[in-house]
Amino acid sequence: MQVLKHDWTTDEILTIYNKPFLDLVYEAATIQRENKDYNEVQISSLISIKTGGCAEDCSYCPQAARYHTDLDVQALMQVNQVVDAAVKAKEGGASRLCMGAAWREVRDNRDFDRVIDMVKAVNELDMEVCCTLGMLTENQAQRLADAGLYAYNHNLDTSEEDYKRIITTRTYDDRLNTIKNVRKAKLTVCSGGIVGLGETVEDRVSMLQTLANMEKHPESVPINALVPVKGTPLENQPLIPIWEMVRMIATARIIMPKSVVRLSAGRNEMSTLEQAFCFMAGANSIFAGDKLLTTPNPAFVDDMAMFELLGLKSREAFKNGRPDNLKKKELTT
Ligand code: SAM
Ligand code: DTB
Ligand code: SF4
Repeated sequence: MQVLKHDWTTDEILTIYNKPFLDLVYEAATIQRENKDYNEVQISSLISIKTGGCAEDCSYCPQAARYHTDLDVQALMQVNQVVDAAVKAKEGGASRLCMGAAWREVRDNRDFDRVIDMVKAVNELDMEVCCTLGMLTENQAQRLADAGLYAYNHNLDTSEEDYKRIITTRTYDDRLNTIKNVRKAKLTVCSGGIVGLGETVEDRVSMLQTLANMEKHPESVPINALVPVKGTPLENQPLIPIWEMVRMIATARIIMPKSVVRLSAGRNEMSTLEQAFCFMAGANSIFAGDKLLTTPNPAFVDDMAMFELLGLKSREAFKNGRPDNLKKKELTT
């Protein structure tokens, strides 16, 4: 029986992270195999509903207005465009749809009203609807929940100690506060980070510790490998060695055994065998579709070929039941 622990010490996590590689993968795989349906991988699809022109200075991000990246800035999409994209994603096997906006925070204006309409419309397709829109107040989180949102993504990205090196226009506490607001609205939490920013192993461990010691583990933990983008301050950052990516996924799987761990950005640079190692180490979700938000992702047909080759199955929506805001629907379907 997997006991969820919320008082992980730095040393405990560091010891796991630094285990001999094969011991670490074996332990994570064992835990993954205790979960039923261990062969299932959730397919999530991303839509960038508002692209670029962001006021923040996240040094990894191509969408920050202050960096000169080769990016087409796009205003907020129309609801019908989002629905069309969602239908296509569903037909391709996606059970979750994540809508991302390059906003510092949500404002109570007509744009937010439109996002609420997008959430309602995609929810009608019976997909898990996720948004990542920047900082949220409690009231805004509640509006999203009332519209039928399933999850809110808000990444910690790195450790509290390392945060100021990566982002100066907001604080770690701002981040944690939004996650608290998301929890208050009884939404599920999607929160993880990025490896390859030039952080230390201690920073990675510290970020995982913050996630694992939350009152409730985030239901979903995305592990992104930095995609270095020309024009951003981190453009020359070397690619993260696959060994570190696997260690990060395995450690997340061991300390948060029931969470969905998502092999997120960076797959385009990985071979099928490298990705297979990530699945072995406990990753059970991916973003599929030719594009992440703004950077390339493996072609959909290649991902399907990978599923076939590895015998993976795509996971259906709401496998862990529906949260309170979506319960009514469960009774009627
Ligand atoms: N603006 C909102 C925010 O920052 O919360 C939502 C969108 S933002 C692009 C979502 C996440 O994408 C970031 O928190 C970061 O983890 C990830 N991300 C952005 N650029 C990335 C890159 N170049 N490589 C890997 N992950 C990246
Ligand atoms: C997450 O952790 N990774 C996704 C999603 N959540 C929003 C975003 C990755 C973005 C990679 C860079 C880009 O394509 O712009
Ligand atoms: Fe803006 Fe989000 Fe990119 Fe930061 S990560 S610059 S907040 S879009």
